[in-house]
Amino acid sequence: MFNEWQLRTCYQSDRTAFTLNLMNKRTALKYLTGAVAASSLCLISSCSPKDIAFSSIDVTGAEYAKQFELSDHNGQLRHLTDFAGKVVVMFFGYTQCPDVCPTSMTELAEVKRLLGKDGERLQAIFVTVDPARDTAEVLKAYMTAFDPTFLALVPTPEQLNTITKEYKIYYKKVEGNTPTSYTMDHSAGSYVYDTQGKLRLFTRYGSGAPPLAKDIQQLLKQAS
Ligand SMILES: [Cu+2]
Repeated sequence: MFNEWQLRTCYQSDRTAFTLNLMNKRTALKYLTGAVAASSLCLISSCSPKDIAFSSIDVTGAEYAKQFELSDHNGQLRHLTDFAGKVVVMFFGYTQCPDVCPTSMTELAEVKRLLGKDGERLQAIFVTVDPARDTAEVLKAYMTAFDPTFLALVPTPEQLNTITKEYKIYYKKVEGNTPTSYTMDHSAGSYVYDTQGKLRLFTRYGSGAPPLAKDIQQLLKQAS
């Protein structure tokens, strides 16, 4: 994964090499060895721009957000493994959200459209953090409004507590003027799984449809 730290390492090794002639030979040799070692590290890791594979954050190998067992909006029990062969994009939110959730779902519908025929190999999953108001029926209507293939998961309050811990998702009820007009603060951003159900990417809210579509295309290409 290409990151800021590696970028800095590359720049630093260049600067070290550049200032070599200002030092005495012995110190220079010591620095040179270090610079060469750092440069080869850059070569074998991901400092070269051609190796920058994804726009999203690469979280391959993460030890969380690995599996779930939850009921979907049709009442069917679902696991991540059910979606083998597809790239899964998983998002946590709630249907009465004024901005982040509808924006994210609209963007995901756009991603699917951009993928063309490959859009059939994308599975969007929306997990509600507001099971008190988001019934299966409400969620089904909400998903269908964005794309009929998008699926919502409906955790019980206990399951929500467990899955949000496992997926490192923050959510908190913010009281409104009436008992039912509350809002929910929640993490924005989506997890992206490859066709083998392995967590690969995290995409931040507002990253835009085209970069995510490209990332998904790359994951699909890796699978074929
Ligand atoms: Cu939201």
